[in-house]
Amino acid sequence: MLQQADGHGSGSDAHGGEALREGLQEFLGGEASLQQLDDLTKVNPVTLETVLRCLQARYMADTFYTNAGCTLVALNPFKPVPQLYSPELMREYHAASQPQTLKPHIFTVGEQTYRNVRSLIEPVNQSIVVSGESGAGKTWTSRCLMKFYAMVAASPTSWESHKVAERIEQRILNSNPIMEAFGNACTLRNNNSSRFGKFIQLQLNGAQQMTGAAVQTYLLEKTRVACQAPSERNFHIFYQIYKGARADERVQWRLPEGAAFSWLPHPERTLEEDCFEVTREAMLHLGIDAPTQNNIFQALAGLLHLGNTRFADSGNEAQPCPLVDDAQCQGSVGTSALLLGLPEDHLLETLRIRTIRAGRDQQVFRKPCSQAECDTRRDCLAKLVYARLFDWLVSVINSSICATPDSWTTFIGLLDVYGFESFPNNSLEQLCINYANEKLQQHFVAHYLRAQQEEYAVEGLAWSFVSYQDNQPCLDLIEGSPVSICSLLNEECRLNRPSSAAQLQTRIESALTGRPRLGRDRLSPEPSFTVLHYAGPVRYSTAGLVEKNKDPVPLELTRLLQQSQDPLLKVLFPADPEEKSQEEPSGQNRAPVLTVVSKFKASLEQLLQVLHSTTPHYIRCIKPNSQAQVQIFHREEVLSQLEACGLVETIHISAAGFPIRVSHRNFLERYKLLRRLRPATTPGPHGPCPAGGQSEWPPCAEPAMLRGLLQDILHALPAPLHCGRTKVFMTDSTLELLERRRAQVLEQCARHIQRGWRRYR
Ligand code: AD9
Ligand code: MG
Repeated sequence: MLQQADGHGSGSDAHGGEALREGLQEFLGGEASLQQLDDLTKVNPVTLETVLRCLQARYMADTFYTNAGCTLVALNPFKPVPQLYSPELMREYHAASQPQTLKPHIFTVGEQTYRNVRSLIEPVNQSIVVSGESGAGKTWTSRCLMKFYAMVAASPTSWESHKVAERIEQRILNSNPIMEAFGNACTLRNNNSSRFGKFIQLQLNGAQQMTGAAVQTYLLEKTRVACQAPSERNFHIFYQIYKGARADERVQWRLPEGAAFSWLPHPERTLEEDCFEVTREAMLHLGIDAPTQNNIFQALAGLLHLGNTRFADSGNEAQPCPLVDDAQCQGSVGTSALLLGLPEDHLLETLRIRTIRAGRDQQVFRKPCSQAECDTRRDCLAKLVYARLFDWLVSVINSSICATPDSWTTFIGLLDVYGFESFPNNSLEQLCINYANEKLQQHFVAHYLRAQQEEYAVEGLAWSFVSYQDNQPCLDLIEGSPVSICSLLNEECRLNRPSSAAQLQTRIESALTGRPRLGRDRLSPEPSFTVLHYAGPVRYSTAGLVEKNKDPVPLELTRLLQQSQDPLLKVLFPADPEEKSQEEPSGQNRAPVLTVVSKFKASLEQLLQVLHSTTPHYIRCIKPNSQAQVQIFHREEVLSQLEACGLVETIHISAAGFPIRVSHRNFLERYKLLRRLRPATTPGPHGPCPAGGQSEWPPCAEPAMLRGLLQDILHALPAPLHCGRTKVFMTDSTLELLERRRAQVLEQCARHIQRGWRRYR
């Protein structure tokens, strides 16, 4: 925009374009100061280019935090910066009379949030939404904020009367290593990638002391237990027990050193997250005693052995599939059964034989499964155990850290959710994740607009002239009623009819035809549909979508686990003879299907309700490069993240209004030579501004002069220009027009002087 303003100015080159450019740059906030700009909304003009330049300049100067209006942009340093998170710095931000005047930091957000709870007459709950793509630093940020609150909101009595391990703040912090051991994994994008969403409520009493916390998790990627993408790993906890078990534990858990497990790829890779002791220690502090821990790790070892169980094709439909005859598979069913407290023959039968109820009298038939079905049942068993174990751990953590209802009055919520995802192949997981991001973006836009509205109101400007992109049509497409992608997927699950990927694509396309945010990739090699998300288009493959949404759990598997003699599995799978099956329903007696998307939608709505009841704050984490390298800033990669996290949208919102904001004095200095412009045929579209004299006049050094100047300009130029109480607001195009006029006037002056000079000579 800056170049445009100059380049289009016919007189600018005639008058030494360079000098003019410099002058304009100085007027708008020059390049040299970019790196010192603490707030991206002050970059002038607000364009992607200037925002990128500013972030890059700051990153190269080791400045990792920048404000962007009501958002904090956090660049991942990819190196330890201990001084940035020291207790001393936490205290400094906490003690500051105006933390927002200190350098942008997550502690500013933390402290502001903390004060908001405290300062309001009516206590208002707060939330901090941390977003960004995988590896950008969301979990790191949330962890640092938790440490910040553990320090500033520590209750003094807990220091005096309890041992450190029993202090509530310490217990809350100890929930992190446990949840990360069981819910994080090494992926292509991040060695410590969270495979679940997390919302933690830090509970405060009337004296602003942290008395407890409550954790809510979302959509654990349980498929990872049984299936890891090439070069990725299983959840950290499996590597921790495999590498960190003591000699006696190795014997008990049947984990001899060097044993190979197909569900444990890349055990040779050493990560700092592999530290078993940290997890054990944290579990102990949260009240999970050594025998229970032993029980948990034994069950996990049981799952590793289950992964080594492989089936061969029987070659005969009537015969159950035999086990593969190799060293790895041999004995794996027996060991797995032993570690899970199950009878070996029962486990093997359940994996290989399907029972079907059919007919009016629900007669039971037994049918050998195909090789592929056996594999699916084995994987399903592992996912079932792991997901229940994870949920149980979350409930144990909650019961250990949650305050009693009468001991807290307000909370600060920290949301660490998976960022927007777009891969070459996207499925239900991405649909849910991106759906969540659409919801959060909508929440953000609504909030951001409010913030802008407030700023314009303070400056005495009307609001109605700002337009922005509403993502409601996209949400209608995904979740709306009566017909949407979610409703169609759920209907397919309910009808339980065989449906190919191509049929599903056709059904979605015909039912949702004409919806503005539905696209189609005609070059797609497979059946799919495309959703035009606010962060970009994503093509979702329809193959396996219905099955994933159904997430069927064969009743026989649950029944098998209910018969386990293992104390932990007895807790995870309590006997329930009334339990209804979702699998293989027959006739009219189908149980209502609770699908993955319907459960996710419900939990998301609950989350949004909580967020709406709070004052939100936003931290957008950005990954400067995908190789996790220090001091490397890839502009293209950052740009796509700015787009994906909606910051571009924020900038657009800003651009739709008046991105150029200049103080009265600077405006006057630069454009005073435009006084007494000849009136244009059409008057300016935005009529008189407060400078017209009717309203409260801003505190300006030369009010009369400014008033006259603005009146002249508005009469002469058909351009949007508004005068606020302290600043003049305008669009890029107005700036361009003014610059062109200024250049013309300067040129005329120069000609006059030259003529006069010639005459004089
Ligand atoms: V994912 O969506 O869960 O895959 P996150 O959570 O956004 O992702 P994470 O917080 O795990 O990313 O950060 C990735 C890595 O970047 C961390 O393991 C650190 O090594 C590194 N990191 C992130 N933020 C900082 C920081 N402020 N200082 C130093 C950091 N290192
Ligand atoms: Mg994370």
